[in-house]
Amino acid sequence: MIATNKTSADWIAVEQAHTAHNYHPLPVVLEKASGIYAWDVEGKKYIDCLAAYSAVNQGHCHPKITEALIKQAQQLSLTSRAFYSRAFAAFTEYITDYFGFDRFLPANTGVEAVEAAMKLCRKWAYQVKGLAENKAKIIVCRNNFHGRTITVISASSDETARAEFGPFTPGFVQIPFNDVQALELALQDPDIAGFLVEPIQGEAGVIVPAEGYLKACAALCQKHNVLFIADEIQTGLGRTGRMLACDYENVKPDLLILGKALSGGMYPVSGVLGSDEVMLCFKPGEHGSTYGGNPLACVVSTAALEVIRKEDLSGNSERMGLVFRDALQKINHVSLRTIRGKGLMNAIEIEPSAGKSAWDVCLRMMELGVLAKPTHNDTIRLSPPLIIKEAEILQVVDVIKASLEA
Ligand code: IF1
Repeated sequence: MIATNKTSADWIAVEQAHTAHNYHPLPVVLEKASGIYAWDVEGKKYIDCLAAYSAVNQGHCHPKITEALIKQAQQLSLTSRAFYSRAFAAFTEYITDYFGFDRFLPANTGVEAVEAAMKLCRKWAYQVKGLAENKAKIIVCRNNFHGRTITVISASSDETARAEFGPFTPGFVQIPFNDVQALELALQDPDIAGFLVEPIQGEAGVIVPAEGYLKACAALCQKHNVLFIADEIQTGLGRTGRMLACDYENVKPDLLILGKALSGGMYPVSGVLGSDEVMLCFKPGEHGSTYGGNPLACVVSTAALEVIRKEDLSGNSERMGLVFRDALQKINHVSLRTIRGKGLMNAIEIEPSAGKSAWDVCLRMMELGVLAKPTHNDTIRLSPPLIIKEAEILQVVDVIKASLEA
């Protein structure tokens, strides 16, 4: 690293001068991170309560994952799937056994895996279900977030994510989230191929559906020969207190989409798990990507998945989530309107009429050493790495309390 005497403010100006302004970051410039902690360029220490939007469930720079990355990077990073590679073959066996599916289709970012799942669903609809070509429709939920490509925002109801990006991809039907009857009605359309849903809506503000919602939806999809597609990119990998949020209701999706913590924040790794019936609809030359399934990704992801299992991150997530919401309930402050979540996927809503916005609270939290950021409007997402201990989660609660009272 080139030693410079630039301050955080200097670096903020540099970034603002040289990149697109598609984010409005909190005014903190990070330099180092380890476990639940991050340090800014002035050396100030923070507890990271965003965990890179749930990509760092295992904690920043986990030594086991870093070790795997460094070792593999000195041996073989990428040869493309024009050739077989031992690392990819071994990973396909490992990950299909880990989650209990027949086959794994690799990708790099979350949205790329969502696109692949949509393509698999359509191909299956024509080849197996027998829908007329170009007629397949996929049901999605309002206020969903599945990524930022033009086809995926075509399924979005969020005007900010869609404005001036048209024309859009056809073939999506929107229904309200957490409404089984709405799904039953939409499934009367014989051209429905799939139902794509986040088990808990993340960007919408950590919206937890009613008990039994996922099970009822999966049963309806089976009844209508429609693929139940779970986007567990954010809810998966221990975040909600189970390996998968679908595990709470023993629902096995027809397609399972993973990303983010699939690599523990070390390298872009995502993918889709499914049955032979669906996955074998793709024939050679019909889908692919340069980096999909590269040896470096496979070795990093194996290490990341081992950490989740060996350190029982799902169990800690469930236990710490209960401690967290219980302590937050006790704050009892006029600005703290709502607390909700499951495991360590939580959000609080700030009552702006009490004088402080969610942004104000996040700025104060930052000054007091905790990093979090508002999602829509008045909601603050609170999703620390799943390794967090009770004393540390109570420290976060103290900072939230002090920030509300400031
Ligand atoms: C941003 C949050 C948003 C996701 C689910 C697919 C993707 C995501 C359930 C796409 C990505 C990220 C993207 C980032 C902010 C963050 C996010 F909810 F996690 F906070 F936007 F909703 N499915 N979520 O959550 O994965 O292509 O990004 O790897 O775009 O601002 P990706």
